[in-house]
Amino acid sequence: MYMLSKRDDSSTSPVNRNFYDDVMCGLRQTEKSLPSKYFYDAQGDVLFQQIMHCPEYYLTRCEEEILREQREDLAPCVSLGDDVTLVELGAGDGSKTFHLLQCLVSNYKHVTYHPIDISSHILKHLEADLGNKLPELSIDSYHGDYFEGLAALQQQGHTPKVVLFLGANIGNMPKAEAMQFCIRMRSFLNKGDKVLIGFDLVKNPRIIQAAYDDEAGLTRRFNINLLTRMNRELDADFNEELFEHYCHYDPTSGTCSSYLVSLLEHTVLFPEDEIHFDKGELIHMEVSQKYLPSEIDHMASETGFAPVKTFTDKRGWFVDVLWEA
Ligand code: AVJ
Repeated sequence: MYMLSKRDDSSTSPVNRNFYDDVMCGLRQTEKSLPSKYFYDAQGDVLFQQIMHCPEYYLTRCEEEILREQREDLAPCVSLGDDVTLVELGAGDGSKTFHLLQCLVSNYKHVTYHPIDISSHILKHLEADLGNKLPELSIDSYHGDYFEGLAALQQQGHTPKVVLFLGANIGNMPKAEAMQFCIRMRSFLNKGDKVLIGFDLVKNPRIIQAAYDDEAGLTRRFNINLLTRMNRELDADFNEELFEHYCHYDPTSGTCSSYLVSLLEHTVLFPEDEIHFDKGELIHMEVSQKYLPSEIDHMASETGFAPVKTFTDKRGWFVDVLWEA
């Protein structure tokens, strides 16, 4: 029977099992939430690409400017002799990193790039694209969890390396968790290894609010897409029409939060569970934390890193900080 075998598949697939457990854990809380790392399925990747190109989402353009215009200053900071080993957590399509990589391959003999990403779709795209544009580059990608990827690399040997964690991905963690993340990341590094981390800075709150509530409704679709994904992969029966996207930036804490709001009281069915929604009840979907420069310095010192250099865009909206382990 079709339905039965479909259920069997989803319950035996370890990926879907983790997804299901994470989803249930979030939806059973009094304040419901969903993990934003599940945004990135094939459709989510496409939507995020579109967000990166929309007029309100300034982050990508700021960081692209830094990597393009300051690559000559960055290159010597990430190289050691003739060899360069770059690891990138959440590499995405690698289009921003391209500028730095291009500069590196034309100046250094052996440049190895280890992109790590949760999305297998985007890694395939990256390999094809960068392999084509930069044939001299050695690419060795890892699909999966960041720390599993770092552990796998650590096993391969002890070449000095630089870990890139760009695009304000660190902003998807609350501040305390980001601190723990940096400590854990440092545990995979040797003395002298470096990290380059992208932070979005605190700025005019309206600019931030607009970046997460774009006119074209892409961020809305990006959030709603997770409901669609749960329907497809977890056999849930979310009605996308019954939810609206809402985003709130709190300038006091620098935290931008995205929610889905249930527009009616209703119950959503999963194969083995049901989740009740009150009218107006929220699902917390994502945090995007914004930082003061002083908070970034504090994070370095609290996590055992030594700040080396800070790279900023012309408007001073975004930074890529280079820290040494
Ligand atoms: C990929 C985590 C950096 O939080 O700015 C964009 C994701 N969410 N619009 C961010 C996102 C809504 C993005 N990061």
